Amino acid sequence: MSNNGEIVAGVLSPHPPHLIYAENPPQNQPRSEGGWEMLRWGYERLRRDLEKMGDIDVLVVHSPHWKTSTGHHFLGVPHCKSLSVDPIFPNLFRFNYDLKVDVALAESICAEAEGAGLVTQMMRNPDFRVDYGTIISCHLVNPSWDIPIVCISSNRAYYDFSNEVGEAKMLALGQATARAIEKSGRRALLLASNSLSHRHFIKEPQLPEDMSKEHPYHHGQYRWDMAVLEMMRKGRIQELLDVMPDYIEQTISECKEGSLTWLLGALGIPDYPAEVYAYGSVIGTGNAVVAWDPSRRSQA
Ligand code: 2X7
Ligand code: FE2
Repeated sequence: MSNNGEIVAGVLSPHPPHLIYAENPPQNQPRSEGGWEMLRWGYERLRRDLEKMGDIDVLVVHSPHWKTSTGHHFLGVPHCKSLSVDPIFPNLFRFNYDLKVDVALAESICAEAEGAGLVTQMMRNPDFRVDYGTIISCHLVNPSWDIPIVCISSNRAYYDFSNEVGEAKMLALGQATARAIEKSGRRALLLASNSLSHRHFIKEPQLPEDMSKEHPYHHGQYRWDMAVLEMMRKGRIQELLDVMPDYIEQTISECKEGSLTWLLGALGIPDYPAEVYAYGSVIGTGNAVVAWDPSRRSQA
């Protein structure tokens, strides 16, 4: 059945717009003095390691900020170019994007997921505005934008049914994604765009990049994030999935949008250690840059 496509790596790649603001890329209109260096330097080390893994044909990203009420949607427009403005932080993120989409792979994942009993839909509106979660994760992993992407929406199963139902659907979507990649012959890098704990401050400092004001929302959120990262570092992913519904409730985690569980499903619930490149807070939320390299499977 194999057509030799493979997942080169899977990455937890959070998308606070602050990280783009702090980098000052030419595509973003606002200018900053920097900030959130630990997370940004973590992304830098990740990019160096990804370069050693050989050619990547496509980035497949699941984003919390493309929200669809019914089913899992896939971007089916080959070229998207527009201005993306963060609805909460327009002062930080007004980004001119210009990206290519691997529509053929998107269609294959969509069909594979439908075959697994999930509700799916291709999104063909040529004026569709790509969400900021997708744009930020893709930019931080590949700032040269020279690789096409596949965008997958997050749906409301966790909210309309329960965390457990949402989790089951995201594992199935991840498995369908992996099957489609294998058949495609592509070398794919998978990006789960969510943050971890997600309680945040409701007032922004006068200077957003004033790092003397940045810290975890509270100790309990931090302890939960550390417990989750330890499970990743030790390859205890089934244990992480077992506690995920409670973690989501107790930290209001952005994992509730399903991106991380989709990734873990696509990776076959890894039992080998992940590499944690960085952890840091952004307006009090917990964010970690983490990668799973499937070639480590044999070391487990
Ligand atoms: O969307 C986000 C996020 N997930 C985390 C932190 C700050 C802003 O936006
Ligand atoms: Fe977010």
